[in-house]
Amino acid sequence: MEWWKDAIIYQIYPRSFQDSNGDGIGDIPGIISRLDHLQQLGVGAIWLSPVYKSPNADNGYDISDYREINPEYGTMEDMERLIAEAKRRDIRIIMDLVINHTSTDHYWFRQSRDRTSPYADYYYWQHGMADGGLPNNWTGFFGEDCWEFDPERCEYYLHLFAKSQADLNYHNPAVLEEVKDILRFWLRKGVAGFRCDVINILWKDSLENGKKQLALTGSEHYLSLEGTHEILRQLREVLDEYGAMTVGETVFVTPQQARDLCGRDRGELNMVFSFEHMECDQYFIKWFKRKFRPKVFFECLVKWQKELEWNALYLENHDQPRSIPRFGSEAYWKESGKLLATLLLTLRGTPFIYQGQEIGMVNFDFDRMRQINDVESKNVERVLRRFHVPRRLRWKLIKRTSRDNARTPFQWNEEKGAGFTDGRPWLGINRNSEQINLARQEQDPDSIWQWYKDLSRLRRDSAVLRQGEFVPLEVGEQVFAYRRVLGEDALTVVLNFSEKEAMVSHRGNVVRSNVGRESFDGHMGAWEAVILQ
Ligand code: ISL
Ligand code: CA
Repeated sequence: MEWWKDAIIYQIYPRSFQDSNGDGIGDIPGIISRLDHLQQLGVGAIWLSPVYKSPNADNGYDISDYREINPEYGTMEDMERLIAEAKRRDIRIIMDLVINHTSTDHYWFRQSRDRTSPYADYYYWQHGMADGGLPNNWTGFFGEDCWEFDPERCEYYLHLFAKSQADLNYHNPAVLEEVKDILRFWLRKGVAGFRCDVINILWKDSLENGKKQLALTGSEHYLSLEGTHEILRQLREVLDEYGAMTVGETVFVTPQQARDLCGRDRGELNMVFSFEHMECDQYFIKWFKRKFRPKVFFECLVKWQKELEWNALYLENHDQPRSIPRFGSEAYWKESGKLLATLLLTLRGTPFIYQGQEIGMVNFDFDRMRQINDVESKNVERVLRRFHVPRRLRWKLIKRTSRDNARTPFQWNEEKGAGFTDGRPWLGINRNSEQINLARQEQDPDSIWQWYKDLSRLRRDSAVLRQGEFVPLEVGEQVFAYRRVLGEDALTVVLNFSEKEAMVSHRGNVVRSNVGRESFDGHMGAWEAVILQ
């Protein structure tokens, strides 16, 4: 049963969704109290970013116990209640599965420091070089070295992410057995599947030096290798016992690599999050931004729509800046917010909405480093400082690209804590919460929130939108038009990614218009979106 092809999935970043006890940190009881919001949005499943026990070096992506809930977020009973309460509303729960690495606080890692322990080979331990250098020249995802010396074991361990996120060694078959047990533990609790964190880098084929590059030197030794496919096929056997789905976060994949990871006949993942469309406004790595050119973005979307039979669709998540300031326009906040919603909900695939996207939340309004929490931003800032990048430029880069842009608390209403908390929020609340919040948009029939709800219903009721083929019609400098076709049925979507007007040749009866048009003569105003029959 491929329920996930009919569903819209909603991502919750638990720390920033809803606080229930005034400690300023979002929690599971808070999520439960907001399930009605998600039901209204017509969500079929929630992807929950990690809620496991964790010292929070990377906000839960550094797990210290896969079978415990982080006490900041609640208890196992709360988690079970969430699964049950969601189920009552026909909403499934998808957990975040972070198995490339664990926290160095994890029991396995602590034991692993002892070479005689059964856990000795759970991680990549290496001697340094005779000349005192690191075991190899690889560089990590967070802009720093990826080897750390452990004085107790007198060796280095590999960490492709933060220092306290040690990479697991899948050359040791015991590690995969542990992971299978963890899957069963959660599947028995009624979880419907997993979003698999950086899942295409699990297998490292050797620890030899890599070809030097601007970032991620060494990545040819771990990106999408056969060893990873083998692991995924083994995990699939466990998942199939429970009919569970998986969506993999797969970094630096081509369409061919994506097909190999999630193709129907492969027996591995069900879908992947690819990154190419998120890289249209950058050179090689995200810290080097370039001007967003809509046409490049459209071409990329078309390519992926054509090359994959089915895939995950997204414009935002907890690692990316918000989509309106990035692909839309803050000057045309409402129009462009609705236009991006139209894009997301009318392409072929499973749409993922990131919390706050449905009310058009925008980037943080912080003005100094002290307000930043994210480990990646802090590391990168340190590296830039080491290279004598001037302070103002450093801040400019961080402000534009920091992951904290998407992590500020959900703006429920215009009160002081934005309805998120009565206490002091763990991360700053955007000052625009007085204007951008759910309560206000519930009152306004013309709001972004109403538009999301409406399009979600349209998609639910429209087989063409859910199952239809994707046919590109126009890929211009500012206009993107395509058709979804199913048998005799078809819908045309026309999007104007610009404040400049445009004239298009597509015609039809208006099904939806983000500016309230009742008929369409081909004329498109600023950031206008129409769905035509
Ligand atoms: O945002 C990124 C860094 O520039 C991405 O490369 C990101 O690090 C990558 O997509 C992996 O992300 C996932 O794993 C990380 C975690 O910090 C992210 O939050 C998670 O989505 C390590 O577990
Ligand atoms: Ca709390």
